[in-house]
Amino acid sequence: MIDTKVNIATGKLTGGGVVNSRRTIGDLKNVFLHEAVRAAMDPGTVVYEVQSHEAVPQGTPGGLFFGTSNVMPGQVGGEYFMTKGHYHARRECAEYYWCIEGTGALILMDEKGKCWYEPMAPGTLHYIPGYVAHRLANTGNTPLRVGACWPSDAGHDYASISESGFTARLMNVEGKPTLVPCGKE
Ligand code: S6P
Ligand code: ZN
Repeated sequence: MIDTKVNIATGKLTGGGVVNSRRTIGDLKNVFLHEAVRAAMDPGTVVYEVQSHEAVPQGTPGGLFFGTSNVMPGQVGGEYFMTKGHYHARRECAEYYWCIEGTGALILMDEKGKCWYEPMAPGTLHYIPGYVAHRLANTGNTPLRVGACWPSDAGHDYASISESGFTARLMNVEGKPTLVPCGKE
């Protein structure tokens, strides 16, 4: 733990206990509204990378994880590059996000399907309550870097999102991020 460092300008984590993951266009089948547009894109294009520092095993009650998400600039058929999004498997678990660099949005949805978003810019702090699904979108032209801290037993529930999706999509409408109510194609 003591040799683990966080670059406070970029959120980049180095040293022990750091777990890295990456999602490309090819990994994100059926995530974006316009699946046919995604399928025609270069599958190797990186959409986002996540680093996390896991000081205790996943599932440990009472522990915390700390991480940085980097969402690249880009769009799929007018929908901004974004994370898959999830509820926590333990739905009551909350999370903090804070924006380090870039411009974007934290898209939120409660269990009744009400969807809203909070704009992100360097220094914005975001409390995600329990029972609320969350995803990041990059609405700018540079990487969106976001720090996060969440309970080590929160887990991820991606299945609920892949079954019914978010009820609204953050789209580029005449150059402006606009939350558009919709389902999938
Ligand atoms: C974990 C936290 C983030 C996300 C990351 C990627 O609870 O919310 O670290 O895992 O932003 O998003 P996703 O939806 O692919 O896990
Ligand atoms: Zn989360």
